[in-house]
Amino acid sequence: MTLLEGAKQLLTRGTDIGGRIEALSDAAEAARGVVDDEVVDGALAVCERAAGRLRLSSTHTVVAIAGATGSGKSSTFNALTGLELSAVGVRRPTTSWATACVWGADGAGELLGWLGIPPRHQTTRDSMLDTRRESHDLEGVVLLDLPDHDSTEVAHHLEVDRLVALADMFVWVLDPQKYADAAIHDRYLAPLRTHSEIMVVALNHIDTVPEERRESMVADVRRLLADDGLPDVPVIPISARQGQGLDALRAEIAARVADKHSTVARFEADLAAQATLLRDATGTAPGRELPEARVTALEQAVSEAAGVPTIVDGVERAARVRASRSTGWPLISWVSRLRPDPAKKLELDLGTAGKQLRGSSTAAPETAAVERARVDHEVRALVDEVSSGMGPGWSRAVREAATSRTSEIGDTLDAGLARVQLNATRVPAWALLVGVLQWLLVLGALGAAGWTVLTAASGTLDETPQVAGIALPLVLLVAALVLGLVLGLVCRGLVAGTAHTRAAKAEENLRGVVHETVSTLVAQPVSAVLAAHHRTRAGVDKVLG
Ligand SMILES: Nc1nc2c(ncn2[C@@H]2O[C@H](COP(=O)(O)OP(=O)(O)OP(=O)(O)O)[C@@H](O)[C@H]2O)c(=O)[nH]1
Ligand SMILES: [Mg+2]
Repeated sequence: MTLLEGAKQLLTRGTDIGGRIEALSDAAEAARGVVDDEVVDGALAVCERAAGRLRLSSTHTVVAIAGATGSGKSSTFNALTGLELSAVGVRRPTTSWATACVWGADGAGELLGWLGIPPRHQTTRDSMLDTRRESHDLEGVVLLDLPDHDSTEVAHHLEVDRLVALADMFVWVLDPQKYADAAIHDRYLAPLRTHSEIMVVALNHIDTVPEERRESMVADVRRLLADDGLPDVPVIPISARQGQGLDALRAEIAARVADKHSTVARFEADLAAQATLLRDATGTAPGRELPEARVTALEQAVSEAAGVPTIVDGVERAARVRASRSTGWPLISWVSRLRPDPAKKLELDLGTAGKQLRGSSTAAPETAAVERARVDHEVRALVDEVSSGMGPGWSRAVREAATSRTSEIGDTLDAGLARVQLNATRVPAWALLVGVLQWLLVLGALGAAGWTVLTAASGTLDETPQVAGIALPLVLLVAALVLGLVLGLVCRGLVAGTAHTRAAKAEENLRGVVHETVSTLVAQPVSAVLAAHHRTRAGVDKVLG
C-alpha cells in the first residue's frame, strides 16, 4: 500500500488525520527545490511515519520510557511490568537496545516489527491470565525501555532518536542529580514542546531526596519544563526501587491509553510542527495567481521595445500608398511615386524589431536602451508584486522564473515576428480594377483630347455632335477627366479603410507573437511557481486549520 492509500484508508476510520497527512505531503512535494531540503524532507518523513504507524494496530499505544543513563528507566520499566525484564545495572550505561513489554499481544506483532524491536527483546503480559488489577489498566500498552540518550555510546542515542520519533507517548525519567541537564532539555524536551499532550515526567530516586526538599525539587522541575515550553506536563515524583508514586504514574499512563487518543495526537503534533516549519519558510503571502494587469503592462513594454506601433504605422502607410497609387487619378498618383516607398522603411523596421531587445540594434541605441530598461522594469514590478510576503526561497523562485529566459525574448520575437504576414503591399483586387478603369479613363481623355485638337485645327469642331449645345469631343474630354478625379477621391475613403483593416490585422498578429513570447518566457514559468506556492500554502493551511 502506498503512503497515500494508507492515508486515505485512515479517513475511513473516522478521523481526518489522513487528509492532513495527504495535505502536508502534497505541500512538501510542491515546495521541493524551493524551500530548504531539510524542511521538505522533514515533512515527508513525518507523513511517511504517521501513515505507517496509523496503518498498524490502533488498539495499542506505544509508551517509551526515556531519560539519562542511571536515571532509573529500566527500574521503572520493571516496576511497571512487575517483571525483571530489563537489566538494572551498576555499570553505566546498562541498556543498549530497547526492550518491549506488550499488554495484550493481539495485533501487536506488526507494530513491534515496525518499531524495529526484535522478538528476543519482546515480552507479552497476557492480561487474561493475569489477575492483578493494574495489568488490566495497561491493556493495549506497548511499553519500551530505551537506552540512555547521554552516554558516549553513539548507537544509544541513535536508537533513542529513532524510537522517540515513533512512540505514541513518552515517560521522561529524570533524577535528582541530572534533572536540569541541558542534554535532555535542549535536545528532547524543548523541541517536543508541541507534543506536551503525550508526555509525562517522572522524577525518580525520590527516596534519596529528604522529605522536606521533595516538593521544592518537583517545583524546580516544573519551572524548567515551563522554560522548555511544556508548562502542562504532569511531573510525578517516584521511586522505582521503593515503589512510591508508581501507582500515580501507572494511572497517568492508563488514563491516556484509555482515551485512545495518543497515537493520533502524537502524529497530529508532528504534522503541525512540520507544517509550521514549512509555513515559516513559505511566508505570509496567500496563494495567488499571476495578475493579468502586470502581464499586459509587460506585453505593452515588449511591444513598444520591439517597435510594434512603428511597424503597424508602416503597414497602414504602405497599404494606403500602394492602394492609392492604383486607385488615384493616375496623373496625380504618378507624382507620389517620386516619394520614397513606405514599404521599404517597413522592411527596415521589421528587421530591427527583435534586435532592439537584444541590444544589437544599430538604428537608435539610446531608444533601444530606454525600451529595454522599461521591459526590465516591468519584469521587476511583476516579480515584486507576485512575491510580496513570500519567504526567501519562493521569492527567489519567482525571480528566477521571471528572469531566467528574458535574454531569449529578442530572438524569439525575431523569429515570431518574421512569420507574421503583414500583407501591407498587396493591392486589393478591387483597387486593381479601379486602376484599370482609371487608365481607360486616361486613354478616353487622351482620345477625346486628340479628337478635340484635330477637329479644332480643321475648324470642324462645331460640326461634331452636340451635347446640350457643347461639342461631343469636349464633353468626352471633360467627362473622362472629372470621372477619373471623382473616382480617385471616392476611392480614398475605401483605401483608408483597407489600410486601417490591414494595420489592425497586422497589430493583432504582432501582438499575438508578443503575447506568445511573454507567455512562454515569463508568464508560464512564473505561473508554475505560483501554482506550487498555492499548493504548499493550501496544504499547510489545511494541516494548521
Ligand atoms: N535509590 C534508588 N535507586 C534507584 C531508583 N531507581 C533506580 N535506582 C538504581 O539506579 C541504578 C540505575 O538504574 P537503571 O534502572 O539501570 O537505570 P537506567 O536509566 O536504565 O540506566 P541505563 O540503562 O544505563 O540508561 C540502579 O542501580 C538502580 O537500582 C530509585 O528510585 N531509588
Ligand atoms: Mg536501563
